Formats: sequence, structure tokens, C-alpha cells
Amino acid sequence: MKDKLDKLAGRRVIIISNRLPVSVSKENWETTISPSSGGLATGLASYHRDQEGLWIGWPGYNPTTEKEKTGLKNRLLNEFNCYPVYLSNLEIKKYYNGFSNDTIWPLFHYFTTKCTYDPTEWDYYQRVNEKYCRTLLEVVRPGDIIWVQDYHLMLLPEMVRREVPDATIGFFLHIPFPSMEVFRYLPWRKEILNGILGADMIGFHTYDYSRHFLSCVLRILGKEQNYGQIVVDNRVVKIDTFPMGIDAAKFIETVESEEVDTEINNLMKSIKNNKLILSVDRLDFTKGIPERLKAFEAFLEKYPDWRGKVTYIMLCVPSRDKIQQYQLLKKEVDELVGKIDGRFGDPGWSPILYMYRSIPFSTLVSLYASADLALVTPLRDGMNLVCKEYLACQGQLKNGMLVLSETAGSAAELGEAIIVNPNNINSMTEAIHQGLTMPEEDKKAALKLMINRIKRYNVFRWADDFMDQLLKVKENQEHNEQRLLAGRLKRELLTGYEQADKRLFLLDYDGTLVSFKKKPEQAKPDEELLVLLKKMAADPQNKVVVISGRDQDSLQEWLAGTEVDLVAEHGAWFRERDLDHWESAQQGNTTDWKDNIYPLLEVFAERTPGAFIEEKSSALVWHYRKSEPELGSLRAKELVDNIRGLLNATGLQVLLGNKVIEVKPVDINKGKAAAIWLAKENWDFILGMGDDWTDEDIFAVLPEDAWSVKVGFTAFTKARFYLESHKAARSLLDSLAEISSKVIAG
Ligand code: ADQ
Repeated sequence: MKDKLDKLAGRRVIIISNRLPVSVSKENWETTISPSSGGLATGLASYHRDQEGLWIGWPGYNPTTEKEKTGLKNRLLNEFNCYPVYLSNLEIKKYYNGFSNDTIWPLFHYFTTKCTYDPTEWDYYQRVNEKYCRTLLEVVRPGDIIWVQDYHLMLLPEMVRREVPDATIGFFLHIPFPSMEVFRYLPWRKEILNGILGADMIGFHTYDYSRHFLSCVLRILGKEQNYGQIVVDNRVVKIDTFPMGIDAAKFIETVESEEVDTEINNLMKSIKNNKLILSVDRLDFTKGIPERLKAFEAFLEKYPDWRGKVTYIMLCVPSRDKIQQYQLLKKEVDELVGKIDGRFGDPGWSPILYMYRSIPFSTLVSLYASADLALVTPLRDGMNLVCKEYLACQGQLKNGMLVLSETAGSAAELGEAIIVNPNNINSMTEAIHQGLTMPEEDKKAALKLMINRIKRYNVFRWADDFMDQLLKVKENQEHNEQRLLAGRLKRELLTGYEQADKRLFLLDYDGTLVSFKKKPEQAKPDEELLVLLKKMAADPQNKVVVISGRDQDSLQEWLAGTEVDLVAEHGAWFRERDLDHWESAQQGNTTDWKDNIYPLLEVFAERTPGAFIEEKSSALVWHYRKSEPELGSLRAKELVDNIRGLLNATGLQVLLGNKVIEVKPVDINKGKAAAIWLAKENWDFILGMGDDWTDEDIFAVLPEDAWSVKVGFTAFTKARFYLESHKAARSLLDSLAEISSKVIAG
């Protein structure tokens, strides 16, 4: 315990989820509090007990009087470190049964035809998320770590961020995050993504879910990622994969208990020492229960020798039974079980023992420990903890086997199991047979590997990993905040400017002084910018250089009259304000190389809708700003690989800009151009500003005490400071021009 608190520097973790890890019920005036079922509650409950934080959620019961509410709140707080959110029946109907379980749950599990898109339910989802937010605000203290769980509360991170801007917020999704093609069906997709992005650290069970999320953020919100990091309002948000584990030790210890020993003996007697097949699920359409029953039926038909020698215990925990779809599923399952038992059973043997209820923990462990085969065959499952629980109980009494769906998140970690496609009934039938007849040695070897993994990466490691990363992200954010050119830093810059005699400005154009436009030729300067540059250049103590990737003609036409020096094509051409011609930086360079490179760029442009080629005197540029973003960056990477193959010994280089790839001679870059102006004078104030990779060359040649400023936040830059946008860059220049005007006027 002390270790845990040390790691978190004594900070309290507040878990917040739809349900509390305990459920409250009332019968005959007696209030009972018992553990909740479901993967999230069972998995995280051990972690919660261990770190003495607070857990906020719905207790599953609504007290009727204020007195009862307060009494229950105190009891939950004192005995379980839990803090209740009370939900009305209507809220449960619309937010929980409605939007959460009739829209998000089926959609995220790829059951698109089962989804409803009801604006009233969406309205309740927002309102209930706000209610959770208000409840959290009642108890949150500075320094607390807030950990939001799952799909019921996807708007909560952003809501909390609005109220407590510097809060430390983690979010974990326990179900799959679907691919863009499916997620885009959701009418409120932007709101959901923005809601989640209010967190600092966002976790998923598998790499695929993280990848899908990043792709949706790019294609729906237009936000790019960099090594799993996304910039949201100057905050770096991290997205990563954390496959959830279980409290393995708890299961292993329980297998060894006397109570379980007795239960196992009774159980085996009752099934006449038959081979035992087991499945454990909530009764849900994602769990593939009818498909599994059909596979078992086909198994008994195809392998008649097994009749009378095998018993399938099917344990289903009642779930969401107020929803019609779930009632229909229950009916279908009941009928299938009846049909199989009727068809194959005899007075002394029932092929299926079907239990539709929750069972005590020790009974669950007895079943896990004595089963010869576990069937975990969901059609889609975020992770699935049942298979891990089963494996943790194996290897002591028996060496069992696991049949596992490839569409469960856990399949990514448990490759030694018999992996099946849950829609392929035939392959599941064969898998049952294979699992029951597998040589003991093979099972033992496979179990050893899987059990070791489950013991090592248990639920505590999982939560600690998440917390470690969350705290690191927060530390980085704090470090980055100190680099924002505002407040004290900005005042220092203004004073430095005021006191300096010789000032140099090295300014990029697109993305720094103007915003990006779909077509390169649309980025003409507006009147405000022209006036600003003119004012800056009018101060005799200032030297203003615009260093751009654009061609000479555009720069000259657009910026004529501002009296600034110009550098075109990333340093290939210079023009000082007092000269009437452009000078070339290339000595004896020819442009023959273009004949080799152009055809390749052309092939890639044809294969990438929206991409096009721009020819400059010293360079060839491949633009993909208008292409579908993921395809564009994929093709850009391929193109760079291809060009790099051709570059050897040609004296050319490839520059990756903002949605452009530029090929040009090596001796041309913005850094070389900047160095020419740096050497001209003994400057006592230098400001370099730029927004993309080509501007990093400017930052690299600036002296240490220069003001190097990245426009638009990124975690990876050589610049010492940053500004949020081109608007902020202009506003900074405005403040400087203002100082000059006063001096000149005065
Ligand atoms: P669930 O869909 O609830 O969880 P799962 O991970 O399999 O699925 O967890 C079920 C839990 O309920 C297990 O811990 C099991 O022991 C318990 N349980 C099941 N039947 C029971 C019974 N009859 N009696 C008592 N206990 C029973 C969601 C996602 C999963 C993800 C988890 C955790 O849908 O994909 O693995 O969250 O992130």
C-alpha cells in the first residue's frame, strides 16, 4: 500500500464509472450491499480496495427519502470508499438502457442493425454525464487523479476539463473502439470524440482499438497524431494500449481453499465425473451464445461416442433484462437448450446444465478449476476477463484447454489457446473435439505460457502502468506550458525588443503569417498582414526576412511594397529589399535531375486522388493536402521511400513539409539561408518563427539566446517557445510594431 501511494506521490485516485463495484438492494426493509458483476467492476474492484481512493457511480438502487439517501451515502463512503450518483427511473431508461446500451454498445460491437439513434436518449446521455460531473465536483480535491471508465461516460472528461482546466484525467474504454467505417454512423460522433479528448491519457485494450480511435480523430476532427499523441488546445493527449488483467492471485488462492475443494467434489459427483465443458457470460448478444450452442449440438451429432460422457455447464448472468432485445435473446437461448437436451439427453444424463443467475465467487472458482474445456466464443468482446479467470484456476487440479474467439481482445495475448472464428460453427465444433482430445503434454505447455502471462500482467500492473503513463503525460504538459510565449515570457521578449538596437526577424510565410488554404495560390496576404509587415520593416533598427518555400514570383507579387527581404523556395533564391533582382544560392546546379524524379511523382499523384505536383525552379513539390488524410500520408511515406532509393549520389534531398513532399538539391534549406542574414550583423535581438519541419532548419542555426518560436504546438521541435496559431504570431508582431511606432512617433 505504501508503495502505491509513493508512486502516486500520495495522490488519491477517484474512479468514476456508471456502476459502483457494489450493488445495493432492499428486501423486507433490509438493505443489502453486495459485489457487482461484470468485467469492469470485478476487475477494478481489487485495485480500488488496494489503493484506498474513492469510487463514484450508481449503486443500482434509488432511496426514496432524503434521510435514506444520506444514510446510504454515508454507509457506502465509510464501508466501501464509494460515493453514489442517484439516477431516476427515467434517466436509467434513456441514458443507460437507451443511449448507452441501445446505441453505443451495439455500434461499438459492430451490430449496426441493432442500433437506435434517438435524440431524446442522446439528450439524457448528456444530462446524466453532467450529473456525474456535478457529483465529482462535490468531492474532488486538488491533486486528485480522476479516472473515468467506459462508454457510459464518454462526455465526462471534457466536462470535467471545462470546470477544472488543470485536472489530471484518465479515460479507459472497456469495449472495442470500432473502425471509422462503423463509428461514422453515429450522429453525435464529433461530440463523443471531443468528450473523450478532454482526458490526458486515453487507454484501450488492444492496439487495433487505439488505431481506430486515432483514425476517427484524424478523419472526423482533422487532428493529426504523432506517436500516439494528439494536441488538443495546447495540451498533449496520449493514446495507448493497456490490455486489462485480473487479480490472478485471488483466484489461485481460492482454488486452494477447503471450501472450493468440497464444492468441486460435490460438483464432480453430480456430473458423474464426466468431462466438463464450461462457459460463463453475461447474457448478451455480443457473446455468441446461440452460435456456441449450435456448435455443441453439432459436436454431439458428429462425435456420438461423447454422448453421455461430457457435460456442458452454461452459466449466464442476467443482464440488461429490461431491454426487449435481451428478452428475445433469452427466449432463443432457452429454446436452443431445451431442444439439445430433448434431442440427446436421457433420464440419466443432461448434455447441458444451464444456470441463469449470479453465483457465489467460490462456486465460480470451483467451476473454473474443474472444467476440462472453457468455451469463450464471443462474436465481439473488448477484452474478456472470463478466459483469464479460467486460466488462472487451471494447472492445479486439471490441465484444461481454452477455445477462444479471434474477435475477443484477449486473443491478442492468448495465442496458445485454440483460436476460432465464432461465426464458423463447423470450426467451433472441431475446436471442441480438439480441446477434449488434446495430449496432456501439449495442454500443459500451452497453459504454462498463458498462466505466466496472466500472473505477470495482472490488474495491478495494468492500473499501475496506466497511472505511470498518465502522470508522465501530465509532467510533459506542465513542461510544455512553460514554453508558451505568453505572460512573463512575452513581457521579457517585448523588453528585449525595446532595448535592442539591431533586430533580425526570420519569418516563415504559410502557416506562420497566414493560415493554410486548400490551394497554394489562395494564400495571398490580406491587407492587415501587409500593413503589419510594412510597419515592422519601417523601423530602421529592424531587418525583416520572409523565408518561404514559395516561388519567387508569388513572393514578389504578394509582398512587394512591404520592404521586407525575401527568400524563395526554401533558400534557393534571395532578394534583399534594396536590390532589384534575385540571387541564386545554387552554384552550378543543373535541373536535369527533375527528369528522373518527375515521372515518379506523377505516378503517385495519379494513384492518390487530390494529390498534385508543383514545379519550382529549384524543386519539385508533391502536395497532398486535398487528399483523404490517411491515404495521403500513407502514399507520402511510400513516395519518400521510393525517392530515397533514387537519391544516392544525386546531391538531392527530400523534405517533409506540412502535407507536402519537396525534392531539391541538398545544399538548399532554410537554415542555410538564415545563416546568411545571421552573419550580416552583430544582432542583439533575433526572432525566428515557423510552423513546419522545414523551419526546424532555421531553429537549428539560431544562437542559443535567440527567440525561436514554433507556431502551432508540437512536442517535437528545436524551437524554445511556441505560440498557438498564426493569429497569435501576428498578434505578437503587432505588439512589437506598436513599440516601434511609439518610438518613431516619440
Ligand atoms: P463484460 O462484458 O462484463 O465486461 P467480461 O470481461 O467477460 O465481460 O467479465 C465478466 C465478469 O463477470 C467476469 O469477471 C466474471 O467472473 C463475472 N461473471 C460472469 N458470469 C457470472 C456469474 N454467473 N456469476 C458471477 N460472476 C459472473 C466489459 C467488456 C469486456 C472487458 C471487461 C473489462 O465487455 O470485453 O473484458 O469489461 O474491461
